[in-house]
Amino acid sequence: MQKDERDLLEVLKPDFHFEVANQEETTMTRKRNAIIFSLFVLVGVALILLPGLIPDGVRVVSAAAAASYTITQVSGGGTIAGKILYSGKPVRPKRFPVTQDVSTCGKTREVYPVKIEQGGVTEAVVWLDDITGGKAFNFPEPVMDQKNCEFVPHVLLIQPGAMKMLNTDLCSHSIHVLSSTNREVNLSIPPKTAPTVLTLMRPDQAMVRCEIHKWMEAYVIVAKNAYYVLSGAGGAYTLTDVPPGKYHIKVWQETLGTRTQEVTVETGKTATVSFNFGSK
Ligand SMILES: [Cu+2]
Repeated sequence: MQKDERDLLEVLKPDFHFEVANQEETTMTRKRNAIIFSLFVLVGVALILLPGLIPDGVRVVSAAAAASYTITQVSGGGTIAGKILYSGKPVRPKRFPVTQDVSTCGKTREVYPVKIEQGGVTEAVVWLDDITGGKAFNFPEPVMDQKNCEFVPHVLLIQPGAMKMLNTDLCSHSIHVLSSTNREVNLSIPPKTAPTVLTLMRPDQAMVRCEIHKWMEAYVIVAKNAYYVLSGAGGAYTLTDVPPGKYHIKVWQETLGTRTQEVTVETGKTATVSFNFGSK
């Protein structure tokens, strides 16, 4: 509205100018509030979405800095070996009734919360927690399969990076990766699909579940250094080519938890460190 027109209106109706001005002011305030509100919403949405939108590779730098592990030529290393034992209450399996995909999965499933083989705990993760340099990563191929409605292997050890998830079953699975440091993944995997690539850049003990078959559970251990190993039959493990020094060695099992001991490694010698869950 031109100033002349306003003046004219003012003459005709003295109160009108004030009303117009007031209305304009209210509209402006509303607009401004709307803009401020929109900005808040945008910032909020951005904060929620951004971590998911940034590809994991972008954050490699910070992950590498946090892990701070340097690969070097190890000469004059020593060995650490021992057993993961269990002397607690007898381990009973959890039983799950199968309500769908019976032809692939069977009618009932049994899951042992601790796997004992030849008197020792198998698939426990043993690692040096505070080693900052040493041998190169040499873990088995980073592949997990879904076979007969079970994740195989149950515990997979990987170096930070990519792994493949397969489904060789004739039914669909719906994987859910729960990690405290890596991105959460929720994904349906129908039969006969190409391998799904999962990227886990930051060290963690990530849990993988199937949202269709409740008994299906596995763990992906993203190692922060190359000195990680899974215990085998009899609970036995061996860590080789360890640079001489004093370290904290840890063991983790999904049900039993974590234990720590100190170990001193000397050139050409084997230090024996065993753990016994169920005894104090
Ligand atoms: Cu499944």
